[in-house]
Amino acid sequence: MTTIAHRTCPFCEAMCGLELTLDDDRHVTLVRGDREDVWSRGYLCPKGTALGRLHEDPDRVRVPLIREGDGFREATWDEALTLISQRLPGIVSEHGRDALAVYIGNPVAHSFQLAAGIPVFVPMVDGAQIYSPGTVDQWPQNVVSALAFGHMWAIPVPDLDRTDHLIVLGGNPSASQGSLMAAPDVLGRLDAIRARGGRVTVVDPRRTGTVDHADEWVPIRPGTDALLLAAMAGVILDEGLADLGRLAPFTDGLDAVREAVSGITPERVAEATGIEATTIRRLARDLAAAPTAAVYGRIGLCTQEFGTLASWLVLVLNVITGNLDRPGGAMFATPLATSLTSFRPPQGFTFGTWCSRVRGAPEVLGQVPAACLAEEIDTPGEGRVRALITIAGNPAVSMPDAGRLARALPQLDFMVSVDLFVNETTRHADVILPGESFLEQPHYDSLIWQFAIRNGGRYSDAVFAPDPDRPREWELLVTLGAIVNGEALPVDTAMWDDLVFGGLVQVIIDDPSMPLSGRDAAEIIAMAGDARGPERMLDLRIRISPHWDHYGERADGWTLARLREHPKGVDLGPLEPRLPEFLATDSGRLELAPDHILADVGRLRSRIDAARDEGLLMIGRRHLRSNNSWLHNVEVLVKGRDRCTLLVHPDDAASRRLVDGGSARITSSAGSVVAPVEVSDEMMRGVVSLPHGWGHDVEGVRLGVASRYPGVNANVIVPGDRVDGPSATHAVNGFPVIVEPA
Ligand SMILES: Nc1nc2c(c(=O)[nH]1)N[C@H]1C(S)=C(S)[C@@H](COP(=O)(O)OP(=O)(O)OC[C@H]3O[C@@H](n4cnc5c(=O)[nH]c(N)nc54)[C@H](O)[C@@H]3O)O[C@H]1N2
Ligand SMILES: Nc1nc2c(c(=O)[nH]1)N[C@H]1C(S)=C(S)[C@@H](COP(=O)(O)OP(=O)(O)OC[C@H]3O[C@@H](n4cnc5c(=O)[nH]c(N)nc54)[C@H](O)[C@@H]3O)O[C@H]1N2
Ligand code: SF4
Ligand SMILES: [Mo]
Repeated sequence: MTTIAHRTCPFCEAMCGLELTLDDDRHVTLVRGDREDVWSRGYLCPKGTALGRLHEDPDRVRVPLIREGDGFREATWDEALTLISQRLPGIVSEHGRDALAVYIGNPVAHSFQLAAGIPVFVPMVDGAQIYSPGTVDQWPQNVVSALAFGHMWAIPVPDLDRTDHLIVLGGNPSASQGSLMAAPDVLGRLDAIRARGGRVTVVDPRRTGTVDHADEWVPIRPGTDALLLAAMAGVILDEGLADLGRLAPFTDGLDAVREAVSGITPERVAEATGIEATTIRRLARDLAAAPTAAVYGRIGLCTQEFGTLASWLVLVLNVITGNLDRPGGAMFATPLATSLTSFRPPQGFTFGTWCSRVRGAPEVLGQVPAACLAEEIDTPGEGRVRALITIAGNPAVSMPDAGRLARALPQLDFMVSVDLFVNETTRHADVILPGESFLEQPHYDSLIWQFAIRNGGRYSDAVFAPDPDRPREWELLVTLGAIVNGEALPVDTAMWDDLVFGGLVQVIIDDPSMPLSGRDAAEIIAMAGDARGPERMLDLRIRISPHWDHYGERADGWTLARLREHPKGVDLGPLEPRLPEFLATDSGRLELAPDHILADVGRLRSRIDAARDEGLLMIGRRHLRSNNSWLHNVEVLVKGRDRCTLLVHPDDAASRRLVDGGSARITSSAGSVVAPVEVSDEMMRGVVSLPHGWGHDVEGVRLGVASRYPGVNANVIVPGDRVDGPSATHAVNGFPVIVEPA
């Protein structure tokens, strides 16, 4: 007998609805895209089919592990939590709360439980140093949104299905499947733009798979997008092509923008960007002339020398062409459930209110560059990090200057990891607490629907009953938070859940702009019924969203109970304009020219003429079958030809005596690695590419498959000190390297 189950794929922002075939022994025998799913309509990629294999992977950590000698021994939950409660609180009370660091990894954004647990956990460990991949990812976009809209997570999404004109910079959906632009089958949607007479342009140093679905590829020197975009903005403003349309009455700062880009002409930036002035002028004019258009920048734009300015200029172009917040332009989603990230943090948005101890990096939105973690551990002195908690993260592979972090982790007094594997990072932990199998927990994408190209949501029940002998993963985070505070075991997680939920309800009731203003907290709490934990929180977030039921005020409004009747998703239609009501800046206006960002324009101007002989510049890349540093333990996803290769243009290969299939030594200011060479004209001259997420051949990992396809750790050569100042974000793209035959 087989049964069918439905489940959201948790691996990327496409959020595909999958159909799983199960046999009697709880084996997944088939994974298919669910054709009846209202959001993904049958779409899936090879990673989705790995859901069952991941569940069954013998290497997946299923019980707590405690360090013993060079390895680990299996332990009970009691034993593991007791050990943590014997060690962590002591370190914190003796050396202060900043002796504890927490690293919160990327899968938190894709896990219903972790996304619900983190907002409870983080305030509980107040005073600890918090690190995340944000500063190797979208932090520049968070900075721009915080300052321009007053919402750090309100990031406009290209309205793919209605736009006439799309410019993609530094994003490669053919690999990533789209990011901060959630849509299944992005490539099919690009084809559709062109089929309806529109135009797609890709600006990238590499001729990626996305270019195959575009009208034009514009190769660009890494790190110079801000010059290109500033020049385009200048053309549009100078030639009288700007038209803010309905944005004009509530937008401030246009004159400051004009001044910021003045003199940065196409002719001036042609050499630095490697793009002819005539091309830049054409791109600008076509953008302004298109009936609707969206400029979209992603990680190649963020994690580079001018990440903030480039991300800001994307917004500027969308605004001055009147395309922000209009159908076919760049819009804000109104998801079924309001994201907790849309609540303004009590301390507001902060910049530079404190600095990191060792390099003195100013905090940006509460974070300093992630590579600071290593130096905070290995540099002696008061305030040194002595204890570390990692939650669903693999910084020893994923963070810049990874070699230094790998050497620093053994110097910790105590380390706890919540993870699915013994990998390059967690091998250093004293205790590993297992995350839950994806199939043994429910799913809702609490964050990602905020970046969806249509309004909607989908809740998936657990496919298999959760293991009754272990804490739920969100409870684990609450337990860790309580342990840090010296609370005795067993931690009353239900009490904490009630406390946080009650507090949130009160905040919402006290906020006159919120739908529950003036209601009775006890009544609202009672109406949540039996739901607890992440479910109760989700129900609240649905019931206060614009699709709400206002806790009984609207009979046709949405609740979690109603959502659960739709396992194949809920589609609430295309995105709708939200401005100016949605703006939460102090002025209540769209702040197009924030001082914090404009202050960096001088640095950009000095880049124009800094005609440096940079030699080769390194950029990264992703592959459809990888997911950052993990999923390499699934044989079907890694087998076949080596994907961790150095891509080199034929001319650069010839001048350096590099041959296809040979190996190259790649050296930067941070370190040196050896990788196989793949000669390819998909690279522009002067730029080479090595993917991140590899390097699994280290002592002590339990990754039977990945160890056989190890690759090299690109982040060993990514310098930890190349940072875009206004966003504290690592410029992991565009750094100089020396490449020679090995
Ligand atoms: N299969 C798969 N999917 C993923 C992931 C994965 O690892 N594998 N990771 C997920 C995560 S965490 C994220 S954040 C997203 C990222 O999603 P994307 O941003 O789409 O990521 P990439 O595929 O790395 O594409 C980045 C592009 O930027 C280009 N680039 C590099 N430097 C520059 C530059 O200076 N200027 C310009 N214009 N382009 C530049 C690169 O050549 C590359 O094509 O993907 C997510 N999806
Ligand atoms: N050079 C370079 N470096 C980069 C990038 C780049 O483009 N170039 N991209 C950066 C980006 S965008 C990102 S987001 C980061 C990613 O950086 P990280 O988040 O640190 O790394 P991941 O490889 O995503 O590791 C995820 C970890 O979470 C575990 N895990 C997965 N799901 C779960 C779960 O449900 N529960 C628990 N407890 N654990 C889970 C996995 O086993 C793995 O150890 O990498 C960054 N690093
Ligand atoms: S595109 Fe692939 S990884 Fe992304 S959600 Fe769909 S099946 Fe999962
Ligand atoms: Mo990311």
